[in-house]
Amino acid sequence: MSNLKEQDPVLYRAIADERQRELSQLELIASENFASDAVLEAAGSVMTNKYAEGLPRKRYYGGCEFVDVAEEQAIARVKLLFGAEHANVQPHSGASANLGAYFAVSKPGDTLLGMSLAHGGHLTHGHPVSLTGQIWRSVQYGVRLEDGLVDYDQVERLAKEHRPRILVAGASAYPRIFDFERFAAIAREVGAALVVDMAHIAGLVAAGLHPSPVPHAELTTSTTHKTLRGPRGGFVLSTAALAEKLDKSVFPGLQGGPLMHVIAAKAVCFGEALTDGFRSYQRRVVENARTLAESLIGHGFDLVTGGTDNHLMLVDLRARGMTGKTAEDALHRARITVNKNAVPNDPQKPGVTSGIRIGTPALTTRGFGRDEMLRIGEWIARVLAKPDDAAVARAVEREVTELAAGFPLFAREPAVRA
Ligand code: DSN
Repeated sequence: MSNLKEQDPVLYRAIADERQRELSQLELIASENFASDAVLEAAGSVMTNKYAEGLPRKRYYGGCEFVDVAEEQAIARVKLLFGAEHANVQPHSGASANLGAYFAVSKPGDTLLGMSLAHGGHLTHGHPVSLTGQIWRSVQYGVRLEDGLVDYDQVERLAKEHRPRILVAGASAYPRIFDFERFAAIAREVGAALVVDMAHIAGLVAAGLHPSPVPHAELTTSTTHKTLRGPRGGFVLSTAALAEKLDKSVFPGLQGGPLMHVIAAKAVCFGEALTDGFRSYQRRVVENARTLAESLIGHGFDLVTGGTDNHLMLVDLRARGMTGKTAEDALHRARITVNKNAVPNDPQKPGVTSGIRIGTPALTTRGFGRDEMLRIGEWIARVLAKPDDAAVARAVEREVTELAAGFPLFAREPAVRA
């Protein structure tokens, strides 16, 4: 029996229930994954107890000799993984990583050109409700409405008109390959620093399945918990020339003590990502996304851009007269977890939307392949054909539960890990 169970049964129960939820439903949220037992063990370790402001071997606290090992390993491994000149692994999240990168090359009031959230970008790429849309003068580009692809001509036009200090590339709901060379050429032409947020595609980049932004961007930011399959957290890669500015921007600029237990888990994640097994996992992620996309198209769904090149797809439900919220709720009743998501030019509010975003990283970790993807496509079609029909949801839920039971997730017991 774990100490937590005796000491705090409420929290013990909540964690055990979350574990059971992860086991018993089909996780198709494109930004989620299942970290390995080794990653969870490092994240739940005694390194959470240590203050270590500063950098390895240059700390403001004594007793850092072992957390230094963790951070040095994380830095060395992530540089090797992405061929980067410099890395800072301390950002607590993707949002912190982006702020750290922006402050390394600009000051408040400078202009930032980023992809609009409504077109698949991210809040921290200059959305008005985010600090990034308030600290910087934000200008936003988007996708072409006719084909859903990034409108590089618009990016160039806006860059020439507004002369941004920072050009941000990257997205949270874009199913195609980015042309980082083109972004870099535009940035060079107007004297902007190119910041690429590769959070969603980092695992694919590590495996060579998406072109790397690192040779083209001054700064590349990422989270560690999406396709990269590590603990929740962020990091920034930079050129050697920007190393000092980046490090100072993260600490003392933005953060205090780094989360050393999470940095240890990041090191484990980067070690895993350097293996052949990880590369073949990423290939299966992409294959599964293609299979599921083809299945959904076969069932009559509209996909933004007509398909996918990466780990996710965006289903446009407007032709069905259905909102993203209705679809998310109906699929949830059948234990299929997706998130509602705006489609380009969405007439609905962000809390409702006209689309759902579906991704394959988590279920691929679980061992799902082509046959399972085809079954999931069919279940999604059945549920969304009659989203209010409780009997359909129940019938699909039974099949989902049976399938999920055949794909165990966690090697270690008990429910709460050391
Ligand atoms: N919230 C993340 C996602 O779901 O893509 C991005 O930060």
